[in-house]
Amino acid sequence: MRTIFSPDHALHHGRSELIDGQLQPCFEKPERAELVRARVEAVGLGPVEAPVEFGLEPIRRVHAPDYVAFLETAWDEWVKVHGNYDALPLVWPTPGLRRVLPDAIDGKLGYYSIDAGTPITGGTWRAIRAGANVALTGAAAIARGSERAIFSLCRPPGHHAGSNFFGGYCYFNNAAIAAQHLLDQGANRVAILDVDYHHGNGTQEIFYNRADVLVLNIHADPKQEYPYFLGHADEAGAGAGEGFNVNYPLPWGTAWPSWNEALEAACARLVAYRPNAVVVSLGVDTFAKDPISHFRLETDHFPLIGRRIARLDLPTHFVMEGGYAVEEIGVNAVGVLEGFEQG
Ligand code: OKP
Ligand code: ZN
Repeated sequence: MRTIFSPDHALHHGRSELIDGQLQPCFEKPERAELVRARVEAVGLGPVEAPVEFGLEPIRRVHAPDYVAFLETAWDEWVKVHGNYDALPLVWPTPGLRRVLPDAIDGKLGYYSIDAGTPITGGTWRAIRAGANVALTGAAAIARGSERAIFSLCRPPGHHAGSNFFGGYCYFNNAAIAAQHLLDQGANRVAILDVDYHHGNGTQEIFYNRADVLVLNIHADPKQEYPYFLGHADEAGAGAGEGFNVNYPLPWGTAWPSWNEALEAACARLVAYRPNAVVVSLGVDTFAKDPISHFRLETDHFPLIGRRIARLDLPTHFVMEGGYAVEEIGVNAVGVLEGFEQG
């Protein structure tokens, strides 16, 4: 399996996130992607290649042009007012307030975001552009039909980013951009299988009214876990998209047997949809030792996930999402890919 990777991910290294009532060092750090890449090389998964530049057009197929423009200039606007320290939002236009775009950068940050855990830094724009190119390069290879599977080693992750908001360490929704690119290159139907511990609220929002992308999410129950305000079992899609969004919320403490049952159910839905390809939002924060998560998957379970996905017998695009147990992230993420190759 080929891996697409750009060292430019490291240009994004936030200092701190607001978590548990404190500013703490970011869990989402450059080391994550470097350790996954090192593991890809250590096990000889296949070649590691640089992405191709796709420009902004395929990103704007998923994200609103004003949101993309905001991300491009946010850091410069912030530095002028506050100096050279990470930008974090702290006021949001919740119901009862008006969604009128402020001129002030502090207001814009709240307008375009969902939380205070997702800093914008001097290198964020270049890093997320590289991440989108990594996803698009993978999607283009799948669209050409030349490969059975490809791994887009994206960082930062993407599945919490929606059409016009960032949050949950995410800015561009790499998996959504990849799925849209497959459709734009001729696919009729694409499935997104999100196995990250957290609900992919951004992916769900982007495709909620559409029948051409089936979005399947296995995640911690939003009643207990971030992102708290989306990811319930009764969210099934709307309008033309009704029936094309499926959520499998699971309680804190979920271990392999129940998690695997949800995977089986998701796979059955996926097969019935008869997609041309599947995009896997590959988070490994379901791991028992993940520092911000509460599921109980063990290292041995990750290859089983890959093996099950291989049995779908579809062109498969793995897109990296979460996983914060840095020591084990390489073994666990690449474990899924090795399981796939053996399956
Ligand atoms: C990104 B991805 C928990 C705070 C959680 C945001 C988590 C984002 C995870 N107390 N903060 O889905 O791995
Ligand atoms: Zn996650």
